Amino acid sequence: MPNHRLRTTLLLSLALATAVAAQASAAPILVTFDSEVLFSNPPNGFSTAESSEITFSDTLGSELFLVGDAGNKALAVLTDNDDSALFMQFNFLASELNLDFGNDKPGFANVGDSAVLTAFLDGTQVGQVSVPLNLNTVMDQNISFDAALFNSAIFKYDVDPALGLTEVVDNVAVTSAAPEPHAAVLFAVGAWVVGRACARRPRTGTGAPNEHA
Ligand SMILES: [Ca+2]
Ligand SMILES: [Ca+2]
Ligand SMILES: [Ca+2]
Ligand SMILES: [Ca+2]
Repeated sequence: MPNHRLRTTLLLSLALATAVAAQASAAPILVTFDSEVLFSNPPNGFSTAESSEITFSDTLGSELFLVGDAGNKALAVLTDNDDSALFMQFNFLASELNLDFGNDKPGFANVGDSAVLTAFLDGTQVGQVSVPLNLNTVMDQNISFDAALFNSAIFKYDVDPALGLTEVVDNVAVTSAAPEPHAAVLFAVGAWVVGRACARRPRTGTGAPNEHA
């Protein structure tokens, strides 16, 4: 194999590796609420120490509340007979949202009631998913959305407001649609290297049989 072909193959491999690295580096931002003050009532628009890019609000009133225990806190939307829900705003374009939910008490919802996650892009709804509540009072369910790009979302228990089931969520994981800056730089470097390698390749007409292999 001529040297220039070997070099081009190696450089293409390098570019592919950097592209794969760029994809892999888009790790989600995870909000666990575990550094917050237990049994506090944060204001609407609050963010945790884990990310200032994700904010949380009550859709009606201001009744967010940190519940759980010292080792594992979660976020609740209290006073649920006002039929409010959890609003999440992302200061970036998101491609995937995943969260755990619980507090699904029997008697506070009916069999067949669901948790609903609705995604919005600049205020316009772009999709919705729902998961039936298993009504066991255990935080053992999960809901996720990745069908469109979005920058806000509402999580709500679709139950009779008179029953007053309070939404409780934890481990809110949000993936940004844009690659991390350092990954973008790596990708640009890879593309530049391949571009140079291709530019150095001899033009056709040299008669080198390997060019037509
Ligand atoms: Ca937690
Ligand atoms: Ca409320
Ligand atoms: Ca609610
Ligand atoms: Ca459950």
